[in-house]
Amino acid sequence: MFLMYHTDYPKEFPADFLWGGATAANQIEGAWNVDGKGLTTAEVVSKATNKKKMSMDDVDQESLNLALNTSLVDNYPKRRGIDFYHHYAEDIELFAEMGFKVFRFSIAWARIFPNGDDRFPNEDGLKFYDHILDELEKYQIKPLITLSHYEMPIALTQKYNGWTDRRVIDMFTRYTETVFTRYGKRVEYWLTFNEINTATWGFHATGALDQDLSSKEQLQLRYQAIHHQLVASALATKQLHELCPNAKMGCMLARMQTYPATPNPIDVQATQIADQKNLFFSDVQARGEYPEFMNRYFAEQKIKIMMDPDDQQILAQYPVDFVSFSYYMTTVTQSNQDGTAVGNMATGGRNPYLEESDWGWQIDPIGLRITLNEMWDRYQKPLFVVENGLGALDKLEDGKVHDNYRIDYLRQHIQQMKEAIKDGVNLLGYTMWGPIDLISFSTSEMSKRYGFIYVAQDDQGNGSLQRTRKDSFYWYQKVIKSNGEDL
Ligand code: BGP
Repeated sequence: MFLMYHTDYPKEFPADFLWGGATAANQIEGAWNVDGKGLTTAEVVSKATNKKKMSMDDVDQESLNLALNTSLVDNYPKRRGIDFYHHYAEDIELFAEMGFKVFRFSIAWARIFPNGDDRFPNEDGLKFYDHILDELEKYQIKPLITLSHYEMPIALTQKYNGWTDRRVIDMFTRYTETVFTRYGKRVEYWLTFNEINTATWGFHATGALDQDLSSKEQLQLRYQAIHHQLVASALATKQLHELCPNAKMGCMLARMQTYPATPNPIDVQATQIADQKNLFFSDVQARGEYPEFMNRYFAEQKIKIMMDPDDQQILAQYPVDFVSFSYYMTTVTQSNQDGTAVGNMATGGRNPYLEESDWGWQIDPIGLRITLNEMWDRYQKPLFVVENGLGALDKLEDGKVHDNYRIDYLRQHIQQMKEAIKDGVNLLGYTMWGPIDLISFSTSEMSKRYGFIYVAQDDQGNGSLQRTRKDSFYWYQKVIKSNGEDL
């Protein structure tokens, strides 16, 4: 008998590991109303009124009307971004200086189809992304493109109430066909929907106005919208494989590991249920079917998902090629007496063993190793960490930003990624979030900064927009050069 001992395992990052950074159109581009672009759902979300408040779900009919009737950018910073639209060449050059192997960005659907249901695509919008791809090619940086990062043409909210309407699937697939045909040969890695599992939170991901509904009715509407997104994601995967056989499609999840508040089985159980509901999305996208545990949940909540006869087959036939996620923090879940969870992704409880950022995000590098192992175990598909980083109030003094806190955060997370690789996880790459300061998603402000590159702009939109390398810029350059050895 032949016995084999597994005595060897990977000790370092693979030679072709993709190091880089991640952004989103509505947080960087600006130029919200030029070259034929339509207004997007992200660009009608106003600034949060206080630092810790999430502003993303504050859209109701009244605030939408206000946003539609104003061309002012002041209270809608995502219309301003960091003017990447005019600075992209300079910014990509800085990414290249750090040694980026990959750059994640999103396409603004409304640059290509300003109203979502236009007959023809907008050539000027298409050209903008041609130019970005040209720049990236110049430095041999691979693009990783998100097709929909928390935005869609606002006209689709007005006419169809966003993803709640099944017809939006066709509009999305026309958009994806257009961009795959145009850019497909130049782009190997794609993602469909950013953090799709946050779509139960509301407007930012579904583009649906539902503030006047009861919470039960909201859930019904949102899960229906999510079903349409899941089908659209599978159809986009099908198209991509047909049009560009070498390209790969990924799903994208906001992955927040949640721990039981105590070893009491009722807490452990509640944690498992909370986690299942989060993983439902990648379960469908990676395994191709609705997991059984959701049937019980839907029945108990009286949620009825309307499906077309072919939907299940579409989901089954076109799962994604790889699984990606953002990772910033972990949460804690505690059971109510009735077995339901208190504390979930959005409202997680405090973990006494962890420190938190200025915005209360609990910092947990070891959780990243745990997450990577669990995701690899569950899906057995290559993984990609497409967001991770620290939002902080940086100080620019004498042309320098000493952001050691950011270096510490990233170093500890990269160390844990390496441990996961040693554990045997297949990890394609790492795009930290916000390599250049950008508008925060949740606060819609500039002052929550993530970048290696400082951008001179304040929360009111004042500033020269000048770019300055922070200390972390040189640190990440060293990390990439040593392929993760010199941390
Ligand atoms: C993720 C989003 C990003 C991003 C990041 C940081 O949830 O995909 O768009 O901005 O979080 O969040 P914030 O900007 O709110 O600090």
